[in-house]
Amino acid sequence: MKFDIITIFPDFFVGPLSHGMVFQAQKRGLIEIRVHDLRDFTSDRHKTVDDRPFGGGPGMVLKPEPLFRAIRKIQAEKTTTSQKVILLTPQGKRFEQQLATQMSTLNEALLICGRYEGVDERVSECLVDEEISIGDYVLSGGELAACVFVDAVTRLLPGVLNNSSSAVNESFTTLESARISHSNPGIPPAFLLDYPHYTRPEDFEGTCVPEVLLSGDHKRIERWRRKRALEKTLKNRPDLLQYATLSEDDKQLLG
Ligand code: 6GU
Repeated sequence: MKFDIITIFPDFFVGPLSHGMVFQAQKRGLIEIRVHDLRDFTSDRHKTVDDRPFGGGPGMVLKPEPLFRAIRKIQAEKTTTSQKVILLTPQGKRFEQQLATQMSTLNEALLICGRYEGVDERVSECLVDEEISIGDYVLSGGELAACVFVDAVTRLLPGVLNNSSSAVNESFTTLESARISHSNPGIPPAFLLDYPHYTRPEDFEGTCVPEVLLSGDHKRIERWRRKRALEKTLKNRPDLLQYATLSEDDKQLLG
């Protein structure tokens, strides 16, 4: 998959995209990331990317001309069949695992990092396929959100994770066994948070790994993990359980 990122802070991406899984995926040719400096698409001496809002109000707005030029140039270089233009903005649709999965089916994603008070609306009207927000809080720009997008999508691509089941086992993967109302339109699928993990040493400063995990009894381990996942979800994200139909066994585990 190919990611193109348009930003006024290209250096921002040097660190975040040069580590771990995203870095390895690039080295292995599974993804390609190109970062484009919006200022390269300006035509004035001062490389102006923003201007005051019509109608008044605080802050500055990203001008349409450099963005149109950048997007059109990148689109013209398109080498695959499915590309989406995505604007990262707090006004966007919330980025959740389901949307990450959907995005991982694309061949190319062109990410535009919003800045200042906003982006001239004609960019959205004419060129943007999806507006995406990573959560209900305000960041000073879309750069962090673009990194979140690249990471969450990359790890879903075939061949990226060594252990193909580790992306499936964890929090926010649909829990078939929770018997949720998938068939009921309008009701979102339910998820459980992940169960707790332990590794060596067995005794760390007097805090010990739960005995069940050392038992080798896989049935017991599975039940313990489910119980802890249910408890953690109830404690930290009760909203995730509101549409879940828990089995009798689950209810018993929760006490
Ligand atoms: Cl995508 N951009 C900004 N500026 N703030 C955000 C966001 C994006 N997602 C959540 N907050």
